[in-house]
Amino acid sequence: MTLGPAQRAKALREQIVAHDYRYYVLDDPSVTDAEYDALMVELRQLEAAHPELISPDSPTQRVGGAPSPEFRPVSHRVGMLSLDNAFADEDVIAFDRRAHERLASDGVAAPVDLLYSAEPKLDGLAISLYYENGRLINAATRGDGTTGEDVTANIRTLRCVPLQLRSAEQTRVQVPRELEVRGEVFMPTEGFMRLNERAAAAGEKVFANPRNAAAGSLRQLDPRVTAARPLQAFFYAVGHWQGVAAPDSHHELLRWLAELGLRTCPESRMVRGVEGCLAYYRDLGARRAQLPYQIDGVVYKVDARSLQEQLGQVARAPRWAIAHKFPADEAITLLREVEFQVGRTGTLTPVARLEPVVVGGVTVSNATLHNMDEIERKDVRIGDTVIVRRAGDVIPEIVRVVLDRRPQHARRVHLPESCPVCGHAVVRVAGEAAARCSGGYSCSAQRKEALRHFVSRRALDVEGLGDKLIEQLVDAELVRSPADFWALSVAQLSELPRMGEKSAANVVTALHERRQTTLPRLLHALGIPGVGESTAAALAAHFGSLQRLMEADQAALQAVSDIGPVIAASLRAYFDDAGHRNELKRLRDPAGAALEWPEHEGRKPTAEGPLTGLTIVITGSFTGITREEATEALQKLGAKVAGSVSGKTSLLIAGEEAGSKLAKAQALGVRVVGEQELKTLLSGQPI
Ligand code: 9MJ
Repeated sequence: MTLGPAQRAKALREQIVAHDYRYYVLDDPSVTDAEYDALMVELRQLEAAHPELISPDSPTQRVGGAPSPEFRPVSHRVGMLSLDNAFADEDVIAFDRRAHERLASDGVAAPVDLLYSAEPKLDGLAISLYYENGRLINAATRGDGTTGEDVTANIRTLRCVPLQLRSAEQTRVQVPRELEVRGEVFMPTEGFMRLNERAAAAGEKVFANPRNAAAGSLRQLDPRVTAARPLQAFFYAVGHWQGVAAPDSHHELLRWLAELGLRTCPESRMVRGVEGCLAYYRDLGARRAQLPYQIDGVVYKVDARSLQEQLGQVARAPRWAIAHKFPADEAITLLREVEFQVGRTGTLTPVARLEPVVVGGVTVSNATLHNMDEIERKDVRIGDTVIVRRAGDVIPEIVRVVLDRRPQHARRVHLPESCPVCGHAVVRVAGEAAARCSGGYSCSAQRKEALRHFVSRRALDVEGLGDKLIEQLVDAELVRSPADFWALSVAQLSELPRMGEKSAANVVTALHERRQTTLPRLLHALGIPGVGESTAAALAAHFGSLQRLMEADQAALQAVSDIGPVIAASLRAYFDDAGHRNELKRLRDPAGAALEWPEHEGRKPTAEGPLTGLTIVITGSFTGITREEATEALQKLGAKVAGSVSGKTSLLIAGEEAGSKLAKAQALGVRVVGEQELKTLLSGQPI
């Protein structure tokens, strides 16, 4: 049965309102953005064809979102606009044509190619800040576009939001008497991942995406929670202003905002005509994964203010701007099966086998489920309908289950009792999320991964020993442990399928070239659980030689900064194992591998200076100096720079995107300062 237009419009409105509630109020959407957008597009088309169906309360007639009763309402002085969407090049062409036609019919002379300001469409949360004589008075979410929620206390915790605009003495521009400025609050991807990792480790709720994390972090009743979240903001529009002459174009507006101390997106560019817009879209689309924050499209804005004013706006969106969306990076599909892969340290990783689906332009049929805790937390069952996400180049992952679509026959996922590769028992260490195969080196999956890691670029860095070759070498039982690599002959290698004499000789040469290595590389290559590149470097610097490291007891290991009881125990267990000791002997044996690693230059004794006696922790990022440079400079002044905050910490220097260390310092009452104070300290002045 097909519905008439009135019934269909009603059904669409009901669905959209229900999705809005889940998205804005519950922070728990049950459809992807693309599915939601499709409903809106259909409703808008229906209303365009049947204008008599438009009702004032239709979702197309408002900006979206309802203010929460928990926050005081704030009336925006000028309504907050949203943007119309373009999904295809043709939509952008049509938008540009409409602008031209409208200007022509109004008798306004416009260039053949309109100048546009193009900028990323940030996937965050729109906010409006109100400044009076340069002072931040309040901050509000968009809400329904007319009235938002008062989030002033929370916004004030964002380091990138000036509480005071730069004064006339500091800038070439005049500070407006009143300024209502708009922008987007977002959570950079790295901060989002760290936040979720910590939440997962603590068994807390993880956020579905950075947008939800930003919204959840901003809509907190306790501003201290917001303060500990890595939020940032970019500003891109003005609502109301008084006491200054408005800039003549969008790009000048952005420059003006930056002069006042309001952060603007460094990716914004001037482009000419539709061609310029589409070229910008393709360029940014290609670089999207490298950006430190998530974007879901780009925005084109007619640059000249006079033309913007001439074009005006329809109920909810300006006629002079449009958002050109990227293809969705989330999709809905069916979870057919869950299988377990065995990693380097025996970790069993559950992998979802999916009904193939196109996500962000690529067909995805596998996604990671991380570990059993994650499966339980997300309540993933075989047969479920799931939302998969593919962000940039990372492995696709299951975001969540659409519970409404769970079939009766959905099956729970069980951890296998024995390793799917070698059959050894699977063990789960209390307090750890990972389950491991107990087979160690006798498990060929673990052996392959460990060998792969040993010769990888950041470890021994042997060229030409790819995954396929390692697989062949293990299967042919030519290599069981790293030391065996150096016993390989050209003759043995060239007998392998698809291996010529020349390639075999190249591999042997490459292995011999790596006989001289360094202690940090060797320690990293061993693949000791918990010992990555930076821990390996810290251990090498602290102990100076493998011998001294092997002799260190648990307490001596924990004296190394960044090493806690878990890694110390892992190191002890590794070196106490007779098999590992034997392998290290073989690696050094002149009759065998004969690797050489010179003693490592030990840690320089702490200098005496004005900061002697202070234990300082540095976190986040700074604009004028890297963390490594700051560490070195502080050490030269006598400070001890530690890797983690504890009761012994004298001072935390927190930059942008400071996360858990900041929260911990605040919880322990440790003094927290910023980049300004860091500069003062480094200039030898007290703070
Ligand atoms: C976002 N979300 O990044 C606008 N936006 O301009 C940018 N949103 C906007 N501009 C006028 N870059 C209304 C909304």
